[in-house]
Amino acid sequence: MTRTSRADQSQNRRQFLRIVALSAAGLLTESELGVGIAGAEPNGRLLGLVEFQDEKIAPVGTPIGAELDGRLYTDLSRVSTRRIITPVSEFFVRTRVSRLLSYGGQWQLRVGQSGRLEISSLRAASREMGTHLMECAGNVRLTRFGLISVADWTGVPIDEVLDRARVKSETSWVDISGFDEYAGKSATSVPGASWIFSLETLKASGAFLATGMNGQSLTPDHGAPLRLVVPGWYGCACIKWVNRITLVDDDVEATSQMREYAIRTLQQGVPTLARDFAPATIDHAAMPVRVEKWISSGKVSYRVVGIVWGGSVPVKDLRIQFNAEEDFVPVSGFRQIRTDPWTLWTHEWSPKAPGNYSIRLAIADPAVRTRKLDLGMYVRSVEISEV
Ligand SMILES: Nc1nc2c(c(=O)[nH]1)N[C@H]1C(S)=C(S)[C@@H](COP(=O)(O)O)O[C@H]1N2
Ligand SMILES: [Mo]
Repeated sequence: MTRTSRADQSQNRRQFLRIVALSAAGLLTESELGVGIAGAEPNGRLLGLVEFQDEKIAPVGTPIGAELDGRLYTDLSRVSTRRIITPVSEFFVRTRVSRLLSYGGQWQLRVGQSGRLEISSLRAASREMGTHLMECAGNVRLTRFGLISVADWTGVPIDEVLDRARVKSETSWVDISGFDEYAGKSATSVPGASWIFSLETLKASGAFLATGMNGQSLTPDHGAPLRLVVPGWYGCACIKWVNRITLVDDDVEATSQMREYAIRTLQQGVPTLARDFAPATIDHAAMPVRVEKWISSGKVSYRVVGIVWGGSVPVKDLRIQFNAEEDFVPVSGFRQIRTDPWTLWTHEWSPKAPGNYSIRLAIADPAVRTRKLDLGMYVRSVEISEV
């Protein structure tokens, strides 16, 4: 039997108290927080999280509604360096499976004029496609920015799908479409899901047809049995329940899905032709995911934990601002190696006085495009009652 030293005992007790504090608040375990990796762990004890203000308390982590109006908002406060991947049951859902969709294990993908691929052959060809982030172009504060998640995907690269279907592409544009008919009428969306891509751009993105995520088959809400994933693009291009790939000419009109998402993917107006759509890529962006309240030797302090995502080149200079009248200051120790899926950062914060604070991030690299960040779309506010 090993004897536990007094130092160990008090260390254990501190750990224990932290875990109790978190569990009491319905939060996380110490390891889920991943403290000490994304930044130095503050001394003292974690008291809990400060709620973000003015974000309609949309239920997070649980499916709500049905079909086109069905959603699942991811609880972003649970992201940590030890929890980079979103569990399938918590991965956001934009549009739940149609009541009209039923397939008894049979599913055919039609490719071009005469190509036919059975789901069984695509499953057999599926392999690891990497860890990628997905964000809905309509990911807003009102719903706690819960339309963003990360998964480990399995599937088949798009060019291999075309090869397998023996499709020789005489055109350089494809329309990828999925099942999108619903029993109920939607209050928020237009049925019809297809997106037109230039083949070159699509291949360059590393796009694939996914059959699984996080080591299991796709669930009905995530597009089972087959969905498109376009790494780096907004979710609206990632068609679910994919059943048809059509070769199209370069003067074909944009689809209803493209028009519906034109503004949210920052197009110039609503282009008529598909080729006039810019790739629906996600610019660099950053936001806080939780504000932790700590206590050490009777003194309260805060730690902001957040994410950076989007873009294609790593960010060097991330800055944070607390209220518009304060200056932006560097997020200390921030370093990004890869842009996909997301990078965590932490920032020690000692507000001078109680009050409301709006937390805003900026990326100081002029070569990096940050349109939604610049528009203030990812600002989050907290009320600090104790300093
Ligand atoms: N068939 C179909 N595919 C679709 C949609 C849809 O409504 N119907 N919604 C799109 C949108 S707007 C997003 S953000 C992603 C979300 O994928 P997820 O629900 O698996 O997270 O699916 C896309 N694929
Ligand atoms: Mo979306």
